[in-house]
Amino acid sequence: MLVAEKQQTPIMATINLDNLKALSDKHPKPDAIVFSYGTAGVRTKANLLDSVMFRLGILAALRSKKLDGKVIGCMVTASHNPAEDNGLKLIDPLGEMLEGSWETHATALANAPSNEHLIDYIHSMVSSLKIDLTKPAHVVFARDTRPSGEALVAAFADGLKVLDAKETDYSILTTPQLHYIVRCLNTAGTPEAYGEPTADGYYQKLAAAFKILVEGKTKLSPLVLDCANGVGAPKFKEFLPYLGDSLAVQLVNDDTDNASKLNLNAGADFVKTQQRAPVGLKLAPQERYASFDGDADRLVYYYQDDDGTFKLLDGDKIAGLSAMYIIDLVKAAGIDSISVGVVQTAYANGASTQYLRNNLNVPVSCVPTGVKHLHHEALKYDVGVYFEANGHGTILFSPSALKTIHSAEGSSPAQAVAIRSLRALSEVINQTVGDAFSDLLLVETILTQRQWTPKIWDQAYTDLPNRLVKVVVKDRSIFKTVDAERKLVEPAGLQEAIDAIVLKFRDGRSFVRPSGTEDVVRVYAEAATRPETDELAFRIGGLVFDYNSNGSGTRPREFI
Ligand code: 16G
Ligand code: MG
Repeated sequence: MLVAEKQQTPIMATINLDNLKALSDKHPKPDAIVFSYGTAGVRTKANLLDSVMFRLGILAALRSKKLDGKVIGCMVTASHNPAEDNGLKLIDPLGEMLEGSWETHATALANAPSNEHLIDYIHSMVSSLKIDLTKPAHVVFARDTRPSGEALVAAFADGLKVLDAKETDYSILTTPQLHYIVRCLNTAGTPEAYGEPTADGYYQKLAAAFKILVEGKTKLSPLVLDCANGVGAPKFKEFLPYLGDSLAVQLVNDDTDNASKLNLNAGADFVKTQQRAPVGLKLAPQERYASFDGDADRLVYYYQDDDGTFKLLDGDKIAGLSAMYIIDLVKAAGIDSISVGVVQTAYANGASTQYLRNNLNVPVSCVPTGVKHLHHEALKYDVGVYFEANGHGTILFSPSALKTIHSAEGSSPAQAVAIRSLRALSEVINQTVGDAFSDLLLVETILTQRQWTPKIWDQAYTDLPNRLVKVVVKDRSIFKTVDAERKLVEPAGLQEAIDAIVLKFRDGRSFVRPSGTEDVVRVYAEAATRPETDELAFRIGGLVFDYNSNGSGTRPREFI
């Protein structure tokens, strides 16, 4: 059908197609680039993203209309990627990730080769999803500190103009702050009201809950916090006055004026993958250190042992600490009918899974990588603790658990204290998505309540040595996994070859999965000792390389 004819179809009558085309011409799609809306939205070099921003502005407005004018969010960030990258992620009404089926629409819109195809696809969405274009739309957005963010946000706003959507620009925020705000906006005035839809409301809510949790406890020594030179730095500085003297934090890597420093040898991803301290930080034995990633939705802790060894307290350690604490707390509160469960991915260290199952007796599920999978599974428990090893995670309280926590009175002063702590805990933890600010307050709460050093926390279990390597392949799409990404079904025969190697290693475990964010295949290996782990990772990596190399990558030996 011709575009001109389409303008006359009743279904598209409210869209001014000339306006759409004029705006779209301002944001042409680069040729020969295929975009994909994946685990982390669309993410690539910032200078390629203009057309994607514009088109996903249209999509966000359509989604809002489809949901009767509910507020949709758009976060412009590339998280822990280098400064020259950028990306966007759309946020659904309760602060959760965009619904899966709309990811497909997002990819299709981003790749439409011409204005006509773009209009065609919008038409087909409006018609098949029965979107009433006369409904209102409201979309809110924010960005991290990347210099490219401002222009990208303007392109997104042009997309919103196509459908006359109301827009609210929250300027610079962390990713979890925008998730929080979206939920607040959509629940305002309902029994599920989540808070004030502003950064101030967010800070007040978290700080008030944290102060209850640490009230009367002896303060720990100051925490040294690496902000990856990202948005976490200015935002945590804004937060500090709210915390007052309840928490002492010293910020490092907080330079957001010099964009090229973003995530450079710093931040949670660097610390986790390199297993060493970020640049600019000289560790003192037994002190506590933490790192955010570039958009402050990941958190890892670390310390230096007396013998100078670097010790990482990653997402698995945070999950173990939180599960232990919550289990104790529901017992102390006399409401241990509340079920606690933990959700991990295949990247969780085998020792952490053992600790959770055998020492804490808590059910543990394993799901594919990506927050949406963990989040979904965690909803199955009354209290669902989910963390990826990389430090992204949160704790979800079900409506019935919240009801129990809020109605419980306790039959002793000790029970009443525990109930008060549980209530405050459900407020300090961002329920929408993993939030490094929230998670930091959670860890600091537990360490303060127990008066624990990082070493005591670390003693829960000893990580098996592990190694992650990337292999550049010809075509990562030929790698197909099942069983929460722990087994390959394609290419045929490769899993059997992997199994045969793994068998030769004590406590050996290894899996291979295509990355969802980079054009590589990832190999994870763990074994009883460091040399065995390295050898295992090298052998499996080599196997994958030989299977499907495009010759441009490096054989994995170099990564070790
Ligand atoms: C994205 C995911 C993160 C996951 C990572 C895996 C979200 C919000 N983020 O950053 O959870 O760990 O991708 O990357 O879902 P990979 O597929 O390249 O290994
Ligand atoms: Mg991030």
